[in-house]
Amino acid sequence: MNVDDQSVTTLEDLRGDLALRYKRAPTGGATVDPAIVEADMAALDRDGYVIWENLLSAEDCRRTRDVVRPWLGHTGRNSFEGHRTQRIYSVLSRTRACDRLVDHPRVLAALDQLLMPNYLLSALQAINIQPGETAQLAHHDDGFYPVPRPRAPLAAATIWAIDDFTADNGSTVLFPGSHRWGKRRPGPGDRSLPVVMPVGSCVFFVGTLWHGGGANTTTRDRLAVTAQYCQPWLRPMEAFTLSISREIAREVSADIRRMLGYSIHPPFVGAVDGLHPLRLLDEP
Ligand SMILES: O=C(O)CCC(=O)C(=O)O
Repeated sequence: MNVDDQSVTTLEDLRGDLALRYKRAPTGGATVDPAIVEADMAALDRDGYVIWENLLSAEDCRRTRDVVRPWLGHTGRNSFEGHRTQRIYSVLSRTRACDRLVDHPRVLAALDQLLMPNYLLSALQAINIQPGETAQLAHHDDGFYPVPRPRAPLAAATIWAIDDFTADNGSTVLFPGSHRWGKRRPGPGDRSLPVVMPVGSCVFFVGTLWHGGGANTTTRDRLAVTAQYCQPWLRPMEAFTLSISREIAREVSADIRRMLGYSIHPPFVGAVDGLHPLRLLDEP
């Protein structure tokens, strides 16, 4: 579209300007069978979550564990982070080992349906819940955006089991159907469900679903990696454009690059000096 003062009467008229200088390609989610995506969306609509078993091999998870373990130092600074829980932030700036979780086609296919094009990665963390940890405060992941409920999710999350998730080792506890609730919090009468799943599996849930890390009453750690995503017009939890170097942004997949913020929510949200952020990566 040729943009000039005459033709711009609404912001919609600007949609073809900045954002299309770098053409938006379909995401890796386009490779997933539409019938599978439809079933996932039906589960998300009904329950607020879906569990995908064995998406990663045990060997993939062993490698991730080996990469992550040396960084597992201090425990959390408050009961939400967990006094017996170790967290690693900014995982993408440290290793490529978790990239395949972030841009897994099954995840992207669901995000393509739930969120607007050019949705963003909001957080990527490794979370190791140690023996003796108590249950985390129940919360929903888009709860820090001050937009009243009930409403459509503004975000979505994945939690990947890098160790087996059992009923007693700190596996995530969900409140099925709570994505539809209005203002209320979970109470004693509400049904909760520990996500029991084998190593390499993933639970995907919408940002309005109430959940929390479970208590670990075993003698073993529970390691997970969580990737969270948000609408392209919201501020992500982690400021990846500040923490990830341009060198890394060039190395990662096109889907991850886009989700780090090298993309535009049309007509100009995310622009750098009035231009598309991908131009920064064209510079030597
Ligand atoms: O580690 C888990 O199972 C859940 C953690 C969580 O929901 C969070 O920290 O926001």
